[in-house]
Amino acid sequence: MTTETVDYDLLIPNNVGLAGDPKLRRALEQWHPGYIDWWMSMGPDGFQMADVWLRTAISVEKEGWAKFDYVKMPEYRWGILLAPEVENRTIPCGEHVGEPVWTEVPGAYRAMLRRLIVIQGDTEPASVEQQRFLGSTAPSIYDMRNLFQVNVEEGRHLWAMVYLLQKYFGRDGREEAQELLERQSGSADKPRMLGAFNEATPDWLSFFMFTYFTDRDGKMQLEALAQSGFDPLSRTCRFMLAEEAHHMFVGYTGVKRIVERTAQAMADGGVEDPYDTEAIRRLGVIDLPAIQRKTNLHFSLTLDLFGSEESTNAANFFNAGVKGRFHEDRLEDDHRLVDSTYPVMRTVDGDLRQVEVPALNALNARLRDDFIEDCQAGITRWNNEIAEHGIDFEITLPHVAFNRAIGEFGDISVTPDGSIVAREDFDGGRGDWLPTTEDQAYIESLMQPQLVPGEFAGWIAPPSRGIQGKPTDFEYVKLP
Ligand code: BYC
Ligand code: FE
Ligand code: FE
Repeated sequence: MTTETVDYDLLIPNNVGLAGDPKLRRALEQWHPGYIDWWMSMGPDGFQMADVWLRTAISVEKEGWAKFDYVKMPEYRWGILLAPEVENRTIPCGEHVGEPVWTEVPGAYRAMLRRLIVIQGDTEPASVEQQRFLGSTAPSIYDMRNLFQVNVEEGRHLWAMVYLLQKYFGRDGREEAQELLERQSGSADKPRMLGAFNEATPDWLSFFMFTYFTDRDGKMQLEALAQSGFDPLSRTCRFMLAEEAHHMFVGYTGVKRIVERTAQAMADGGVEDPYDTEAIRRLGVIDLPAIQRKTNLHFSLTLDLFGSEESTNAANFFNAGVKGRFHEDRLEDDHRLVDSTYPVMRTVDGDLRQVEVPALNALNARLRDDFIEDCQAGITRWNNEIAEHGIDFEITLPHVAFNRAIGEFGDISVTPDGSIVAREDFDGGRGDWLPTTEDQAYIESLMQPQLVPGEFAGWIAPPSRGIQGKPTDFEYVKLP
């Protein structure tokens, strides 16, 4: 039984009727200490005792679902919240299209659902692990708070998946829930499941790029899972999406403020050439070509998260009705796709060409195309910032085949503008296309903490406003 109002009396706030489900409650309460241990050892390093002005989800209504207050992160109320049930919802795609949604796991799709939920769950704590050392180099108290907000909510997203595992997958689910706390980002023997979640997030530009691009993969995947015929998964993902918007906001505004500061410093310092790295770095800001190289890296790593462009797994997920397309319920076609085609890019005779393939096999490519479109809007606004300062430079998304490890382009070398080249030529161009050790050393040299409320590090502009009506110089984090 689920309710609109959230029960805050239990250890685990929830709207899934936990008080009346002792078996599930016991399973989750047994998992809880391990989670806290994980949070203390792998969560934000050095700030667990700070009072952070955080948003906590307290309802699942469209408006007013969150409250803001000072919280010590280990005391954050990680809850289990499902979006309200949609009356008479039906399975939106595949061979069961139009049938009532499932409220229990269909036996035939149990393995498939379990795998999707585990993969989704695995990314959430992974990102917290990747970001755990960033607090100590925060460019402001405002940014520090945003980092921790993202971190506690990724923690809640882990809870969301663990709820599904414990409630619907019995013993297997409990084992998977345990393993979600055991794998570790970047670990040699127990790494996280997907590539990008084992990469480092060594500096704040990377953090903003990660939240711009990789959290947006989160959005796209959650949108696709929100279309699931397994209704508890759908409702869980729908509520996660409400939180996800802020993560992408942090990334979008973060990069925008860096670009703005660079453009401003160049204009003030009379540096016109965006490639005059030395002069620009002397101003203490990040040159636009280095920002482009970080864009190239994070975009290409994130594209790998969509899997192979042509995938029978993806076709099976869709056919079964366990994972839909982006906005499946708003698309107008037969939602079965047995006879339709979709254009994907392939390497044909040493060239990159669009080829029509069966639409069912191209669902990863399609979601990735939707993702790329979603990425572009913010980049256009970054570029406006550059143009407004009279600087001749545009940040662009590299070609989809650039720097890829998974799928059709995984074993060829392609330049950012889409030419297939020999491995040696790619290695020769690498320093122009991907962050170099000098870029990294320079960026890391800028990462000095700025802990005075209202003050911002010199390489990033202040935000145009604070959080939830508070001023930008509000004490968003009170250090102990
Ligand atoms: N790395 O048919 P294929 C988020 C595996 S982010 C390593 O091409 P499929 C968040 C694949 O598992 C969103 N392995 O792909 C963001 C398969 O293995 P098996 C996370 C990879 O299965 C920021 C094999 O290769 N959610 O929430 O159609 C902060 C062939 O697979 C990779 C999801 O991803 C890779 N990159 O699609 C916090 C949604 N790619 O089965 C959070 C759930 C593929 O042969 N996951 N493989 O052993 C899925 O929908 C699918 O698993 C994928 C892959 C889209 C990831
Ligand atoms: Fe998440
Ligand atoms: Fe996120």
